[in-house]
Amino acid sequence: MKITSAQVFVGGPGKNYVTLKIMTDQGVYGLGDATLNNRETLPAAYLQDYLIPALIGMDPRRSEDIWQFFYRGAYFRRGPIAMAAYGAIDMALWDIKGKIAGLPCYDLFGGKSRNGAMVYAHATGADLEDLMDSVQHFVDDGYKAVRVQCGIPGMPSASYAVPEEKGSSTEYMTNFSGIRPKVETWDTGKYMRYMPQALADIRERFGPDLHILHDVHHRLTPREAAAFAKDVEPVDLYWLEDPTVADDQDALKLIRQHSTTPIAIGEVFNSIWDCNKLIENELIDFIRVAATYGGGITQLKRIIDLAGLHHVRTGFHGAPSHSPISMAAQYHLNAWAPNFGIQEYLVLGTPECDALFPHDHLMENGMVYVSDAPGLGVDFDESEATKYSYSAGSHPVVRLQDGTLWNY
Ligand code: CS2
Ligand code: MG
Repeated sequence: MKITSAQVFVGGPGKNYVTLKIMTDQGVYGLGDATLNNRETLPAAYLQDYLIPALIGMDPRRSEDIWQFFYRGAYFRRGPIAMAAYGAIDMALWDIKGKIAGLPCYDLFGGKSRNGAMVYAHATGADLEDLMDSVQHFVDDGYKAVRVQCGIPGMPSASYAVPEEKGSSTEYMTNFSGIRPKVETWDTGKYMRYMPQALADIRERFGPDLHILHDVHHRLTPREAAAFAKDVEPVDLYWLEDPTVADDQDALKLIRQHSTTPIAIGEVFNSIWDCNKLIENELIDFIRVAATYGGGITQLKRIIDLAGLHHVRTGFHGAPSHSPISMAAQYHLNAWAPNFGIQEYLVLGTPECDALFPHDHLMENGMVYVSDAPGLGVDFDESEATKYSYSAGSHPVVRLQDGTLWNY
């Protein structure tokens, strides 16, 4: 069996999805997702200029060797751009493998460990009252877990993932449009004084059963993060996400030494080498590496197995920037992983997105039920794809009130 050609498509409804389609001499094809939010043309170029020419003629069944070929063969290892490109190839090869075997990918990993996988929704509000309405909306919809973010009184600009205006909070998505980054202003003191009580109010209002998650989005120093994690202990969060940047991983120890609040990290990681020490030292509770820029299924399976040895559960990134293809790769891993925790969920549901990526993965009452179709169970409609083209976007930058650049 041989790979005969491969093509990259960039675009989608409101998002620049980077979709890879690998064709074989037996008519079977595989699909992968290389979307790297706001840097989408780079993994696309990496695929087109360097990887696809080398792929032609390879045996698609040898996904392990192909992964090693590109990873070791590049000489310059890791990095989100390269790992997104290898990840897309890897997903497409698992998709082909499943289609040849006539089995859904989860069966190739070891079969289902659960009927459905719990997901969490994003509730947000311009202020706490607005956020409460948003949480209520998702609870009414059957969600068992909700991430909560809200505006902070007196904060100079809306903080991470929070709308400026009240009332639009159940469909709110960060607007990344425009090549020049928008500038947000951040005040750590105001956040640290306000947010713990806001979280306590949400717990009080919704009771003990709702899983409440909160994303700090790398905004605190390790000492501040330790103090915050300790402060919110009575709220019994499902997790506190990215409480500090993970560049200095030893700093994570400080948070552990001071609190028992569960910590989730890893949405910006792209290798097992970014998280092996955090896992082995049991400094985190959930690992969030995405199939897309984490090197695909082959790499994520290794991370899952290592995590399982250290009581770390999965909580894969599922921001809307991931296409339904990489979300499906994660659904298959979620269905199998003995140490599955939760899945972030936003991507599916719009009619335009479903038309571009037809599938029958089912989301019901806050649970995802993976499709039983062979492979990843997602298709790609090329005629739909002609409706979309690339449009440049950018992550905002964050400054403190005196102008110092901070972490988005
Ligand atoms: C986030 C993301 O989903 C999350 O938890 O932190 O929304 C993140 O801001 C984006 O993926 C950035 O591209
Ligand atoms: Mg996050």
